[in-house]
Amino acid sequence: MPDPGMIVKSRTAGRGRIARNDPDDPTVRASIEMIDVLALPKTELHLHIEGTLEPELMFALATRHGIALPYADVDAARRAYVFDDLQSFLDLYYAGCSVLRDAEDFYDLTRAYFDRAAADGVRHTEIFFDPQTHTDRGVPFAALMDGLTSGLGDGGQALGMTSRLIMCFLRHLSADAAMVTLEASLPFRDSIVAVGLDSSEAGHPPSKFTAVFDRARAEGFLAVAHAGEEGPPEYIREAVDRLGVARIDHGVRILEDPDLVERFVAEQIPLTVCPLSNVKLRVVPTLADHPLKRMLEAGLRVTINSDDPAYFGGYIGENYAASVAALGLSDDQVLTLARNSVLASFLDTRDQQRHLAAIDEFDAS
Ligand code: ES4
Ligand code: ZN
Repeated sequence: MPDPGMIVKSRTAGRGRIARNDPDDPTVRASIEMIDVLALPKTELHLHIEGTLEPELMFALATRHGIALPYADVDAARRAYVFDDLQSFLDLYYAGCSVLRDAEDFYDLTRAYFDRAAADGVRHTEIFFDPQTHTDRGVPFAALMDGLTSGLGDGGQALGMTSRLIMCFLRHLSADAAMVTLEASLPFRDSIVAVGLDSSEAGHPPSKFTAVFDRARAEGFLAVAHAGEEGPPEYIREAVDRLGVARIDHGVRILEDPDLVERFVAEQIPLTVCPLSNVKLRVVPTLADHPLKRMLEAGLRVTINSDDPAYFGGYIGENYAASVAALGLSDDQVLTLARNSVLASFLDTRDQQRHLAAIDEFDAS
C-alpha cells in the first residue's frame, strides 16, 4: 500500500494536476487532486539574497574566512531562528551577513539560491540586495556587484532562468546615507533595475526617503518599497504617492483601509506578499489567519514570494503549497497568483507574454 499522503502523478488531464492520497483514508488512492505548485512556472518578486544564506553555507564561509559564529553548529543556528517580530529577525539576519566578505561569497550565495529556486519552478526572479549591510563593513561596492552579477549570469545560463537586481536602502539609517549609496551605485546603473526600501519599518515612514527616490527615478531606476508589513496602511499610501513605487512589498495591512484597497484594485498596483515570513515574524498569528485569500477576493494584484527563505522555513514552492493548504486556495486562485507575478514583474511585455503562455501551457497539460 502506498504511504498516506504520498504524491502520485495523476493521469487526469489539465491544470498540471497531481493526485495525493487521502491521509485520512489510505485505502483510497489518488483521491485528492490539486494543482502541482512545484511544477507551476513561477516568478519571484520579493527575495532578499542575504535571506537565502542557509546555515550550511554560513558555516562554510565562516571557515573560509576564519570567522567564529555564535552557533555551535548548523542545527543550533536553525534552532535559533525563532522570532518575536521583524526587529528580532533583522538583528540575527544582519549578524549572519558578517560571513559575506568578497565577490566569491556573493557569487556562491547567488548560485545556491538559483539552484534552490529552479527546483521550485522559478523561471524569473527579481532579487533584493542591501548594499549598506556590506559596504558599512568595508566590502567594496564593486566586489558585491561583481559577485552578484556573475552569479546571476552563470546561474541563469545554467538553469534557464532570468533575473533582475533591486537595490534596497536600509530605512533605519539616514536619508543621507541612502543618497550616498545611490551615488555609489551609479557606475553599476545598468545592472540594477530598481531601488527598494527595507529593514525596520516602524518609525521610518517612506516619506523620509522622498528626495532619494526622486533622484533614483530621475536616474532611470524603477521603485518599490516595503510597506504595510508592520507599519500602517498610511505607509503604503505614502510609498505610492511620495516615492512613486510600481509595487508594494508585503502590504498585508492594506485591508485595514478600504479606500486604499479600492485604489489598488482600480490601478492594479501589485503587492508582493510573503506568507511564511508573515507567520514567522508574527505579522499574522497563523497561516490560516493570513489575509492573502481575502486580498485575492478583493481583486488586488497579489503575488506569493519567499522573502528570506533560509530564515523563514520555506522557498517559494513551500509558500505556495502551505498557503493553498491553510487557506484552501482554488486552482484558479493559484493560477491567478502565478499570472499576477508575471504581470507585476519588470520584464518587458514580450517576455511577460512568454511567461504567461508557459502558465497557460501548464494549465492545459
Ligand atoms: C526583511 Cl521580512 C523583511 N522586512 C523588512 N526588511 C527586510 N530585510 C530582509 N527581510
Ligand atoms: Zn522583504
